[in-house]
Amino acid sequence: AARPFEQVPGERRGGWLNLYRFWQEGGLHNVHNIMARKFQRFGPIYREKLGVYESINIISPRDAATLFRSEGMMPERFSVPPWVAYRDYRNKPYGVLLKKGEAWRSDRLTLNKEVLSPQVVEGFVPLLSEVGEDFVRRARAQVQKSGRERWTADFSHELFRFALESVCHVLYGERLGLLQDFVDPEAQRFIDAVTLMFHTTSPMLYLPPALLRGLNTRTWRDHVHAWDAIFTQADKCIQNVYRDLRLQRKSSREYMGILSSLLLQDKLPLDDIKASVTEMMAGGVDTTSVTLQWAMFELARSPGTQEQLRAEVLAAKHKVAGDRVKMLKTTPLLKAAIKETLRLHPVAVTLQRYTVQEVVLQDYRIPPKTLVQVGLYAMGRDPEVFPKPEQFSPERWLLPGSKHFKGLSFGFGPRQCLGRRIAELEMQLFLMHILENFKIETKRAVEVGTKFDLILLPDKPIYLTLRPL
Ligand code: HEM
Ligand code: 2DC
Repeated sequence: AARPFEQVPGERRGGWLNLYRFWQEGGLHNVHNIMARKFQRFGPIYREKLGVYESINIISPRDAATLFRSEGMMPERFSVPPWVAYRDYRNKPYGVLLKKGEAWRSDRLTLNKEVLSPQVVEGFVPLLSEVGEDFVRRARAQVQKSGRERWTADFSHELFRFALESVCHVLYGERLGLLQDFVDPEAQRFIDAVTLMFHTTSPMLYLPPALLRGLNTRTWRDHVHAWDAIFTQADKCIQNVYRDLRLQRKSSREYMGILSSLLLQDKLPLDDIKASVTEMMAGGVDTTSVTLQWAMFELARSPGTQEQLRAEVLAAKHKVAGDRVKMLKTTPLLKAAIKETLRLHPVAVTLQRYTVQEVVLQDYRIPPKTLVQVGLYAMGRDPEVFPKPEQFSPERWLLPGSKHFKGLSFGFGPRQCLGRRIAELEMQLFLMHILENFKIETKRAVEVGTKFDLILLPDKPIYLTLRPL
């Protein structure tokens, strides 16, 4: 028989003392490294108590498989307390990100049809490709302007704008024009608000929502202002589409974006549509832009791999006369490169689920309603799971039988990332266009580490050079 829950290794000190220690040791921006160290110290399963939250942490794909296979129809992850606290404080409805149970499931099924289903997703390709082309056009103009046949910069702000432009094009069917020289200050404010919202979440991550709502600290106030700005801006975009639709300003023959489809379908109440569309708009900025920054950095450091990808993309383009939908079907290495980027640089440090029944992990019996976290960052760098983990090699994803519960960057199952297909297409098309037009270069010696700011980010600016082919 499996061992009892109480015997899972880990620290047994009180949660508040742990939280204090964690703060003192600079753990706030270092969650990923602390976890990796704990797996080294305790082995592939350990328990932890921070503040009021107790969790079991696992690292092996086999345990992840056990966890996700038992998750049921309405999986729940850790609800980020400051996000819940904000909505309760302002009386805002939850979207799919924070909903639970049947309410989550019915919203999510309706949204899946408009955001994840293969037929609809194919229609995103021209919209996202157009934004990628505009990025290339802008990059060429910057090369011209420099007078040095190249463009060297920290691309993070460019990529934030690219990402917001992309997600808004599929959500609202409209262009914001963020890849032009003049950027709408409201759009820029939205981008800054999302970054601030993430940044102010992490210090409050392990405090209960009820406590947060009454707080009057700088962090809480900044957090509230950040969400206020996010909701206000999203609301303006949503109202615009809503108005155009009622005035029938749009011809109903062309694809008008996710929001219009949801409104016309009339299956979800307006408030629920708004809540989830706002989450998608906010969720679509830092996630893909940071991943693209890492991808370009890795490709710049591996010129051989970059050449292989370029050859694949150019061959695909030649074969299907530039049809992007078809190209995406013959570029496995490009897709693998994105998986490989997310292995080394995941957006989410962990995946979490509350168990709904007893499960056995590493021969310990884990009771129902336990918070279990899969250490995604630690797994991606574990030599037992990925041989030579420090090497960026997309080909590892093309080996047969090598992927079992290892490619978990977007989560798993019915609760996986809602924006997954948008994110994947946006990133694939972006890299396609870049590889067709530029060589990506960087100074060889520069090492860049990772910082936890709720999502994982580069810990310093990354300077890259785009050089026209
Ligand atoms: C949830 C990763 C981009 C919207 C998640 C989760 C992960 C994730 C790991 C939790 C999944 C789970 O618990 O199994 C990523 C990564 C991205 C990305 C790596 C890009 C590189 C996006 C984009 C959007 C988005 C572009 C919006 C269009 C969401 C939403 C949820 C979610 C709404 C919550 C879904 C639910 O609870 O039903 N994402 N994401 N994400 N993501 Fe993403
Ligand atoms: C953060 O301990 C660390 O995709 C916590 O697009 C556990 C945790 C819970 C939920 C995770 C979060 C971590 C990281 C950011 C994630 C989030 C679920 C969705 C969110 C992974 C790992 C993200 C970035 C969404 C955000 C949408 C939001 C802006 C409306």
